[in-house]
Amino acid sequence: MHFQIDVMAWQWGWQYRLPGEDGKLGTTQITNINDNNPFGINLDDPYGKDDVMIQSDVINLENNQPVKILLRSVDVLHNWYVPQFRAKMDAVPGIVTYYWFEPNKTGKYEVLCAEYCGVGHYGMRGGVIVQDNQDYENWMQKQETFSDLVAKQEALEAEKTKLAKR
Ligand SMILES: [Cu+2]
Repeated sequence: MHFQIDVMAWQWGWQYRLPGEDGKLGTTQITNINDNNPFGINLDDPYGKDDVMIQSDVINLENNQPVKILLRSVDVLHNWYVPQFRAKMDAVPGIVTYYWFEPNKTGKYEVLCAEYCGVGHYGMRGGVIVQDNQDYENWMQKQETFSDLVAKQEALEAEKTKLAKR
């Protein structure tokens, strides 16, 4: 099976989700999407808990590893385009589109949105950083999982409740 990554397009930027140690992305549902759960991960799906959340326009990939790109959009049509990979596809609200490729040269590459998507369209610039195994693993160690984000959110809520009771 290819390594899969979930690319979420929004007006105007990108977010990424990678499988955690179990190697699987958790299932999602559109109705679960909110600020605290930007990918709509099903909270009762154990595969989703260790999913790695990249709240950035830049994604790191491991060199010489095939990757299947799953594309989604929360609002309008976008298109995840990496000119140097000669790869592009529309991100369509409500469905998942996909393609795959295998990066074979380390370095930094530019991501563009190739579908006019409103006044902020020009701002949808991101990046792909292709790294050798060791650099990639080091980067991965520093990323947050979905469980980390949920725990952080719960701590924040508890703090708010405590302050409100004062
Ligand atoms: Cu766009």
